[in-house]
Amino acid sequence: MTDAFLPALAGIVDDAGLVTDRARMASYLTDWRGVFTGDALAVVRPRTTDEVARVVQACAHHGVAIVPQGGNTGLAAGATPLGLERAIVLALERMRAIRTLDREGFTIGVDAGCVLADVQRAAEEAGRLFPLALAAEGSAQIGGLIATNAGGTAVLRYGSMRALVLGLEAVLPDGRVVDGLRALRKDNAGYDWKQLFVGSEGTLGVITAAVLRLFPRNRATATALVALDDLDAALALFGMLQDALGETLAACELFSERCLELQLAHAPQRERPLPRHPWYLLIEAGSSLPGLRDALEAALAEALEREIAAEAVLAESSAQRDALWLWRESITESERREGASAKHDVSVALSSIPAFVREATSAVEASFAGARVLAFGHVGDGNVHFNVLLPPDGSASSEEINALVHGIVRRFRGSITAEHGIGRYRRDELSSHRSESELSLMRAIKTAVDPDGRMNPGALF
Ligand code: FAD
Ligand code: 2HG
Ligand code: ZN
Repeated sequence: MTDAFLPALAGIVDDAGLVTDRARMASYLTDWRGVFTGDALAVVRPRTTDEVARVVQACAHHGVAIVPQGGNTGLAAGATPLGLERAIVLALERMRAIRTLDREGFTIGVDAGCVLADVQRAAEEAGRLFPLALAAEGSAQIGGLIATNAGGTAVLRYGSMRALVLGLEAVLPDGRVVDGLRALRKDNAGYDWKQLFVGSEGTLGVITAAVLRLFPRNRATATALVALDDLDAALALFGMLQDALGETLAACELFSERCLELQLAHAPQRERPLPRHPWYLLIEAGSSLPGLRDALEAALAEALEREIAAEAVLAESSAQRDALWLWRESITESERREGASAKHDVSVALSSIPAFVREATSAVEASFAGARVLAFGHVGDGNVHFNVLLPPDGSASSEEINALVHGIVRRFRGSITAEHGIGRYRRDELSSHRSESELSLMRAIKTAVDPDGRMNPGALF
């Protein structure tokens, strides 16, 4: 069967669309962290929705599994073909056209392989804003961002990817194309099937295009970094800022001193932005109306006066703004350089963040000598990346640390993945964090859409 399969693919895509050379396939077979490596019969790189549909039909005919892949920046190993005997990686990277841009209607229609930064740029050039933002935006693609319901640093104001998708086009596991590329704000005609694909992690079909929401551009932004003596202060400051800045508050991002130290260790030429404190909050507000900077400055002055904030620096230029953001955006890369870690993408009720971080930190430090906690995340969303660098002597595994931390998450009635997804990294834990009735509903949906289980087997279930 395999013998006939590759020639069938060669009849659908051009030469550049079919990669079977092992060296060229390597980067598609390993996840971003370099932790998981799988194997596949080929990497297939179609250029159009029609080619995707024909590739999917060929896979159905030859009984081959499909692992969709976007920018391969996912942190749950959902795009890595692990332990699959007959599978292809279906890479959307050559489908990167901006199909439509409706300035007055505030929408943009894009191919699934469009890189997020390119979509942001196209919107900006039209005087509009596509607000989704994350450190992987130079590589992550719209299809992958939809398939993981990506969050990032602007969820507080604009919501996660789910809130930004108006229309979708997808190829089902039997090769049929479902065209829902509508640009409607309101549409109650039956099930909202596109939302099923948001966060489906490649298990229901291949997303080939989307219509996304745009927003007015912020003509002014005000950015500050604030040092804090404890996590309760982070919560208090977040509340104060919401009162003072209302809907202009666009980001409220937390990181610990250890996250800052780690970046200094890997980039010693960088200068510490503020004197040493246990925690830092990066704050950004954006608006088209005047007076924003004054409002942020006044709120911070009050926080300093009431001793909620210990120190603060306001960006005076866009270069300074970028420099402040870099302290938040390069944590993940520094963590990767430092070595192996157990990642936890936790969400808890906002008011439980301090208690959760304290309890989980004490438990990890008491149980695993040499393990180092790197806690950071999206405070306004209740989302903490409670990552733990493994002890250098190899005395604890990622699985052991996951089990301890996720046990605490369960007690806080939180989630084991706020934004990165289940993928293959957290698959074995899903069943202990969802009820039997929820799991059977999810399985029923999967079976109805993909009865032969060909879409991304091993991810999610
Ligand atoms: P991939 O990694 O290629 O795939 C991810 C999943 O989507 C896989 O299950 C894959 O099968 C599926 N998939 C991909 N394309 C398609 C398609 N066209 N159709 C169907 N299924 C598809 N995530 C956040 O939410 N917030 C953050 O702040 C954030 N920051 C990050 C920072 C860094 C430095 C890195 C490396 C990652 C970060 N991530 C973050 C995780 C990652 O960027 C997101 O999960 C992103 O959405 C993945 O997009 P991708 O195109 O790289 O998808
Ligand atoms: C972020 O918020 C990303 O920077 C990555 O979601 C988190 O590295 C991580 O675990
Ligand atoms: Zn995040």
